[in-house]
Amino acid sequence: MPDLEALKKEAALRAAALVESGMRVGLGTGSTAKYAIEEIGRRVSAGELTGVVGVATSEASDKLAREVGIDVQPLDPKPLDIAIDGADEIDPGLNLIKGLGGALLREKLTEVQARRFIVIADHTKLVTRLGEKAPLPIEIARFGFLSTIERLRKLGLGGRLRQPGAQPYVTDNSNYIFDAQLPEGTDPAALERQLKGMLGVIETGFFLGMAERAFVAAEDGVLEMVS
Ligand code: ABF
Repeated sequence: MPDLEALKKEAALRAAALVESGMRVGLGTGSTAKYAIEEIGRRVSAGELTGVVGVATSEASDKLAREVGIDVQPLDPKPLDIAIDGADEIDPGLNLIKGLGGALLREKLTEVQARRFIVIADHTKLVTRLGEKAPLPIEIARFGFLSTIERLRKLGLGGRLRQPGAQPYVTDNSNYIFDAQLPEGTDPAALERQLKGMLGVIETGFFLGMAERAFVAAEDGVLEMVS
């Protein structure tokens, strides 16, 4: 049984090593990004890094980053030097599906402002086409969500409202998420355009053409993918 946690940490450490003093850093969300935040915090606390500012992509990462001693500030229009985050799927062109962790809107808002967006993952996230293993998370407004879901279904998207218990999952931005199954042959860029033009859709988990590099850890080492 491979130790996925060890692999995630290995990938995260490679990305965290790119952080230098004075950098403004986008801090991702999820179990892999957690290792990167902890490592950046460790380097800050050890005095190895000074003047680092973190911008967190979720309430959870904001809390963790503060706990490990990172100076966390809100996103403002100044560019970020680097952003480090996990992914749910990575295709050979470094296009991503993200958002199974529910933080896609803040992640996209943050990572689009980064000069370098670095993805960290274990090898189970590699796919030949987006939608192969994971659904596409789509953040939708709560008001009229059934109508928005109807519009999504008319587009040919199967899937379901994310509902882990009795109530739907609510994002940090007070919205719902529809996890869409992508039909084979889906053109991600074309679907992204359609979704972004759809009433009730706040954001999608497609991160297309955004990542500069990915560190993907497998048992035989860390694969470095460059866009
Ligand atoms: C975030 O965390 C998300 O965009 C993605 O959904 C998820 C990946 O989590 P993990 O690293 O725990 O697999 O980056």
